[in-house]
Amino acid sequence: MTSSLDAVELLRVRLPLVRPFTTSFGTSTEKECVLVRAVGGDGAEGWGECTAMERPGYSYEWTGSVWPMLRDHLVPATLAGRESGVRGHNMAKAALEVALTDLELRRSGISLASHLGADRDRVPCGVSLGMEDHVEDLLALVGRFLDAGYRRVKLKIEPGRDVDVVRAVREAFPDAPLSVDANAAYTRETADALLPLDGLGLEYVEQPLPEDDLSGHAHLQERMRTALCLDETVTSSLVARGAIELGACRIINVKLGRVGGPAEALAIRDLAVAAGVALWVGGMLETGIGRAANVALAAIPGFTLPGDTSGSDRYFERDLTEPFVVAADGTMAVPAGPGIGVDPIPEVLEKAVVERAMLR
Ligand code: NPG
Repeated sequence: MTSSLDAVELLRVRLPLVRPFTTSFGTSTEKECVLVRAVGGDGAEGWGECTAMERPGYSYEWTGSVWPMLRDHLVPATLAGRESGVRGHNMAKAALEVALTDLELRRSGISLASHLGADRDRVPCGVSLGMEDHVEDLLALVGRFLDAGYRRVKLKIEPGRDVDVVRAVREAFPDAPLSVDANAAYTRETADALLPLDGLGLEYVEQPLPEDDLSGHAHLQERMRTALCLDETVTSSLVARGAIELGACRIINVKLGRVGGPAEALAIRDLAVAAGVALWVGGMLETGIGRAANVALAAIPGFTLPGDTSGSDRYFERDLTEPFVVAADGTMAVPAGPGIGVDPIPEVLEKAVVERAMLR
């Protein structure tokens, strides 16, 4: 795969978000990420977006760590045709793997979705809403996205901003498909606060406890009727196996970046399907480059629940690519063109780039 790779360019980009996004670990007002452009000797190129955010809140990886990781370790090893020997840093690895795969697939005219084994050309979409200071604002947002056809609305929670907020949303929208996401904000000591969520008809409670507390999740799942979904915890198929064996979740959110790329995502899919664990594709406020890969993954067998694959307009005034659009039935088209099936729009990309490095 590396034989006809000439160079790899790293681009750090920033795009303003249409609305601040608040989770239990902080607020983002803009999207910053690193893009990887793989350049072949034949002039072909491949793109990958690194999911790491502008600070290490969701995981230890952030734009400031993935840049030197790619520049000094992963890309030089790939250009030299050797293993990097790097432990961890899955988000940096995944971005490079997707860019190299995109390069190969564009040359052979095959879409990433077909390459991964997709069996549909549209995927059901959910939306993840950040915390709002005023519950009326949250209710208005929930109503707007349900009216737009979204098939599931996920609410961010943290200790002190949980059951009351969710109950208010449930009362306003009695039949809406709702879930909640704590981004690891509870502990075994504070998790009892989550038990009343069982009465609110949620599809699942996502990542209530710290990412390394597998058995804590298993104990909590025993005490709750509502399914637990794991996100941050599942960094590999080995961890997924442990989670499934312990009964730590009934659902897994798969993110290409967190698990280190498409190959590991497929391994997790195989384990989950065999165990009857449901799957969906998560999101990290990606631009169209990363979204394209997410949507391709969401189209493969085993991914049955709506993902955090929202329309571009939910994030950006102007996306880096042609916008992804959610239709009135709450579905989005899977890109069918070669590779990830989308390209950055040159003038939008130029405006967004804050740093670049060409590695040969
Ligand atoms: O629509 O892409 C999206 C956002 C989905 O909630 C979302 N992502 O924990 O999954 C998460 C969360 C997140 C957002 C994580 C921002 C990190 C930063």
